[in-house]
Amino acid sequence: MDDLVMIGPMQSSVMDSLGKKFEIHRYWEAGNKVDFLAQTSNARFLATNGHDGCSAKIMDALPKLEIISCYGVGTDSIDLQAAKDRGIRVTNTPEVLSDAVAELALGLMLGLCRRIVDADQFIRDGKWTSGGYPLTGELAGSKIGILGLGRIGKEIATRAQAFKMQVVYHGRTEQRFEPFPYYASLEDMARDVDWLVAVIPGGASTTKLVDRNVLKALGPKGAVINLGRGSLIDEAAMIDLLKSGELGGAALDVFEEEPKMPEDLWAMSNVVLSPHQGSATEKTRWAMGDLVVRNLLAHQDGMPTITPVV
Ligand code: A2R
Repeated sequence: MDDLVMIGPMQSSVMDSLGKKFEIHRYWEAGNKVDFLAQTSNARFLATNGHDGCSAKIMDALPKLEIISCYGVGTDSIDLQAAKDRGIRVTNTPEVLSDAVAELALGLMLGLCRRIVDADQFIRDGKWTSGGYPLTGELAGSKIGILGLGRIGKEIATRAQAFKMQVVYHGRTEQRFEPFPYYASLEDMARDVDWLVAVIPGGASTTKLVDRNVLKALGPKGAVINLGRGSLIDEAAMIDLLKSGELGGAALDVFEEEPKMPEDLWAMSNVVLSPHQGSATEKTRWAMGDLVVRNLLAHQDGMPTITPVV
């Protein structure tokens, strides 16, 4: 059987399918990573996830590596240039997770706008008998600015329209055949919207793209939603502005140093937190795992991969 290096653990459906076709070598279990890589240096196949990725160092230690199959759509933790230079194919799991991530985007917005989490706590604290919960905002009639009208961004736009919201977007390029107004400047868009939803890839070119100026432009009545990568937002600036009231709210599924996060956020009632759950549904995770497997099997059979990145 072909050797396959697996960087982090995967769900049983993936382990079972891959186990039939590959000898799986578990990197995360190895005490001595250098020895582990020396012992698996013949491996042509590697499976990883969006968090652990794959460094050039690992690629160097596996000189026969032909394919990296990534569980997740974001590949910013994989050194894509190094893979390209070495002729290593990289695949990811796009599309199959777009519905789940878009659903959570709307869920986070509803949670923040209608204060669902805080109102739940209000009841659990026994406060309802002493008076009703304060009035909240409403999504209908508000404006959402999508940073990254890609596969997931478009699913968010569709759902936002069903919620009677006005949709605008920012990206590096205008998409002429999309019906939504385009902003060439992220800051200008932030100034005009109630909700700024970030759903673009991580990496050097997008680090802290949502900076202090963008957040200030969003303002005391605006809220930022992040489902892309923690690195997209200047987290320290966001916390400052949330504290001073210069930013109205935040609903976050991703964090700069997750699972660690600034505990300042925990005490804020104008913040909704989610532990990187965007694609974390039974259905979507099964489909992502299936795609990881099918990409590896396609390559093993000498066929083109199904969802190539490189
Ligand atoms: O910039 P464009 O027009 O190529 O639009 C892409 C946008 N994007 C950016 N926007 C502003 N500044 C940038 N430096 C920048 N880089 C990329 O992000 C495009 O509309 C969007 C990405 O869309 P897709 O490639 O279809 O990705 P998908 O499947 O929607 O996933 C987005 C991200 C993942 O990379 C994960 O980090 C996360 O959502 O789960």
